[in-house]
Amino acid sequence: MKTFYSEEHRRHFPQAELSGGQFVTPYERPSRVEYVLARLKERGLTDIAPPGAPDMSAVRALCAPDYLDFLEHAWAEWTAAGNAGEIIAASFPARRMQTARPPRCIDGRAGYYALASETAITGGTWAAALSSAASAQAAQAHVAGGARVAFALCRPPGHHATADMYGGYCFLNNAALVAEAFRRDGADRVAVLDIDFHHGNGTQDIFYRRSDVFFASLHGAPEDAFPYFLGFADETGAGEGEGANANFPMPPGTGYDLWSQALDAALARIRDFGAEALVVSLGVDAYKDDPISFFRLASPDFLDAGRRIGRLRLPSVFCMEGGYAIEAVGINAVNVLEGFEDA
Ligand code: FKS
Ligand code: ZN
Repeated sequence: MKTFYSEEHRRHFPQAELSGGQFVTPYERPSRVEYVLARLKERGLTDIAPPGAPDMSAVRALCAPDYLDFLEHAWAEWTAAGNAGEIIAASFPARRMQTARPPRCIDGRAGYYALASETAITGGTWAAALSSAASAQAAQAHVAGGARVAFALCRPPGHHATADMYGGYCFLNNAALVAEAFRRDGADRVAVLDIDFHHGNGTQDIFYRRSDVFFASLHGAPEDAFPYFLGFADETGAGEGEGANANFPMPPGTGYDLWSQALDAALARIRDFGAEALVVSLGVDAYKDDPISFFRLASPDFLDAGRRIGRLRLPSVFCMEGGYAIEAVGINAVNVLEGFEDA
């Protein structure tokens, strides 16, 4: 299995994440990638290459132009306005407020395009987000070119990002870019399977009204877990997309018994849908020791999950998402990949 990964991810490393009323070192930090790389090498998965330049036309086709303009220029505007720290959104268009009028002031615009305030933007964020998207695109191109599978070691992650919002450590939705690329390259039906602990609200939102991309997500129930406001089981798609969205919210303490049942149900739905290509949002924060999550998967469970996914026998791209038990992130992510190859 080939891995695509860019060193440019390092350009996104905010000092601060707002967590529990304090600024802490972000959970989503560059060293996460080191552990995955080290484990890939340990397991002999040494075919690792940098992606080329991002395909900007695909990024533009996915995202709102004003949102991309914001991401690209936010840092320059923020510093020009005399702000000394990192960009942290603090004012949001909440209930019964205007949502179609982006403010001119950069402080207001940050809130306008944010879905949460834990995620800071820095001078290197745009470049890093683009490099992450480029890894996803390169992995998809590799599979479209005939490989059965590829791994995009994306950082920053993407599944919370919508066409016009960032947050939850995400800026550009890498998995959605891959799904769209498969469609462009001739797959009539594509499935996205999101096994990150957190609901993939961004991916769901992007495809919610579409019948050509099926989205399934296994995650901590929104009553108890970020992103809190989406990911309920009764979200089944809308319009043309009715029936092409499947959420499997699960309660605190969920172990592999329940989780693997949900996985099997999601895989059955993907099979019934008739997907010709698969995108996996590969977060490993369902791990028992993850510091910000509440599922109880053990490392061998990720191997088994990979096997089950592999039995779909679909051309597949894995996009790295979350996982914060840093030393175990590599083992768990690579376990999924090895299980997939084993199947
Ligand atoms: C810590 C609260 C953290 C934000 C959680 C974001 C999760 C991000 C992720 C991704 F894959 F995108 F990285 N709240 N006190 O793991 O879903
Ligand atoms: Zn997550």
